[in-house]
Amino acid sequence: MQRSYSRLLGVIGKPNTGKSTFFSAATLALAEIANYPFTTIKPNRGVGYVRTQCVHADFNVTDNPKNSMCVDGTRLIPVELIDVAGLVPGAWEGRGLGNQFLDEIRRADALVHVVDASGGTDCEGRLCKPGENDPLEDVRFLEREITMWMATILKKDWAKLARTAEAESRDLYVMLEERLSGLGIKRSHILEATRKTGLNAEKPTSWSEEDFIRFVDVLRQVSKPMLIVANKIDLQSSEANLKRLKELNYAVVPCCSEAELALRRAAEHKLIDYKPGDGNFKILQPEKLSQNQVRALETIREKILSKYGSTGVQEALNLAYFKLLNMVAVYPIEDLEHLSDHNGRVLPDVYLVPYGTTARQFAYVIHTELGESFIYAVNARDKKRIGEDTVLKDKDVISVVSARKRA
Ligand SMILES: Nc1nc2c(ncn2[C@@H]2O[C@H](COP(=O)(O)OP(=O)(O)OP(=O)(O)O)[C@@H](O)[C@H]2O)c(=O)[nH]1
Ligand SMILES: [Mg+2]
Repeated sequence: MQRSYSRLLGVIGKPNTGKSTFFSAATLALAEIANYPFTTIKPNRGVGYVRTQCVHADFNVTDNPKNSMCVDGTRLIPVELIDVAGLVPGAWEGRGLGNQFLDEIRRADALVHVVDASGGTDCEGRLCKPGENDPLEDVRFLEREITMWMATILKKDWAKLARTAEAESRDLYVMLEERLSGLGIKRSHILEATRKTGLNAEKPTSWSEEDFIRFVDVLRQVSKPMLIVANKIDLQSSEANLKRLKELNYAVVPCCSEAELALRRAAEHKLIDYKPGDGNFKILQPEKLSQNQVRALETIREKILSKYGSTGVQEALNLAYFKLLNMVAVYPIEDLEHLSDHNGRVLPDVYLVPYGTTARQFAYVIHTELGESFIYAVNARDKKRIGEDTVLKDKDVISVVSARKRA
């Protein structure tokens, strides 16, 4: 089977924080947005992009992308996002749209927690006076909700599982992996959580209730790494909260999803020149914009882009894939001289793979047969041969030489 390293990003948070706005801004997919809780009930799935500097300039060639896009030297690589219903305290016990929501993030590999940094929505997403709600509380509550949800799933047959592991000397890791694979939890996550908590995997019956929850909490952190999007940064009360959020143990991105959505829609209509993640834009067709629209755009430029460097949506996506999930972008080619595939397309594809992926594993990503009949690969930058165990780096351009010709 062809190996795929595709990763799903879950956009989560309490109701009314701007999750669907963030999602729409990232994907340009239509999602219902409104100023009240539980606007989203059914999850939205869509395709966004991570942004990386394209390698074509390094080789001084003109590219012809197939699985991605290249805009002004920037490669946009598609990634999948899911926007789900808001989560309220007690969701793990079934409150709000609780369990349904939580079930929808089972397959997410990383989480973007969209927080209303202005503190203008209470813990259930109802509007309140800006500054009245503490976004740091929102972070704590969300951590607990996910941990408790995972703990409840695992708790069901934990006692039996622990006893069996000990009585039959079966590997706890293997048993847990079977039990938790539906949550997107892998053995490496379980091993890491055990190591980090220092708990004895050979004697799970000796774990106290507290040990068990601590284990699940760490398991959550390693299996669903999370970053914080401090959304609604345009509102006055957000700035002070941003500082406080940054003191937590997370990557925090100041963000104005609403501004990104406006910019992307204007760019889509060719009214402005703007790429997601840019720190500025150019108005292309002033005659087609009303005075109000120009004013709105200029406000975004002044209050968001100049101040924070970007709207934050693209930065969050990039951080999620390149930092939280530790992915690298690797370009496969066939023809080393022209950097093309067998149809002559120059630098057609780029794949996101986790750091640590070897040349041979990468061959499996391109095509199963290529993995199976792998002989060696060549790094297009220095034309040197690399063996099957060579770990690939970000922006590598790789040609695989195999024993069989591809059909
Ligand atoms: N000021 C400001 N408002 C925003 C921003 N992003 C979203 N909003 C507003 O916040 C409200 C909620 O937005 P949604 O995207 O529907 O929020 P949600 O988190 O998906 O809400 P639920 O689906 O109900 O959980 C809407 O009125 C948005 O216009 C932002 O960056 N700044
Ligand atoms: Mg929504």
